[in-house]
Amino acid sequence: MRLYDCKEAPNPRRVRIFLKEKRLSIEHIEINIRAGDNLKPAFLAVNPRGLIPTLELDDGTLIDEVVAICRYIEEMHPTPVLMGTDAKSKALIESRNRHVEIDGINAMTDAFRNSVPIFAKRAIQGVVEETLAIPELCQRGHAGITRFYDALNKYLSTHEFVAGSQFSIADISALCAVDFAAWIKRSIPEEHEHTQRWYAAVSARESSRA
Ligand SMILES: N[C@@H](CCC(=O)N[C@@H](CS)C(=O)NCC(=O)O)C(=O)O
Repeated sequence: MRLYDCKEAPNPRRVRIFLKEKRLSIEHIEINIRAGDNLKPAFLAVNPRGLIPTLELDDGTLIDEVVAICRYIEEMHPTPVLMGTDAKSKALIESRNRHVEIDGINAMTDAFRNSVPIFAKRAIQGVVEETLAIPELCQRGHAGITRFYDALNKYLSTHEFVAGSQFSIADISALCAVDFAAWIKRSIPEEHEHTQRWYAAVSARESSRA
């Protein structure tokens, strides 16, 4: 099993943390997104969507999308449990993880990709043709980040973790999202005490250094 990875990007980090929580060590193949190596024929032959992370199984099967990769790892290595144990906890964790992806990571991606010069002509991840940045999408992304942070702080005022009382994939996604947002100076607002408490706890875990 090997992981097509990119050390500095937020989505592959989600898988690296997941693997570390499971105490699994697998081969990593570094793909340089900044240099556009994910859009060159060699990687497109692996994943025609040009996206990282991508997991390659020993039989050659290729799986992309963070949640699909984590689902496979969870099924193969069930402990520690990171995606729920029964119908209710599995659904709740999946729901909370989707909130982080849709409300958080997507907004952060819009704000980032539509503002930084290096991606001015690569505003959409994994697309080989030129995709131009749209400044209004950056603005809309920032408004979404504000909504995401407000909702997260409210949720964490009554829950220990992002999906209830157990550490899960939703915490991993949120940790990577928050660290990604810092690139565009959107760290957790200082007054969001509940999110600050949660962030201190999850970033103290050894896995966060993945
Ligand atoms: N929904 C995908 C998102 C993957 C994604 O956007 N990955 C980024 C790195 S964080 C990427 O491959 N970017 C390629 C590019 O910028 O061209 C997932 O969950 O795996």
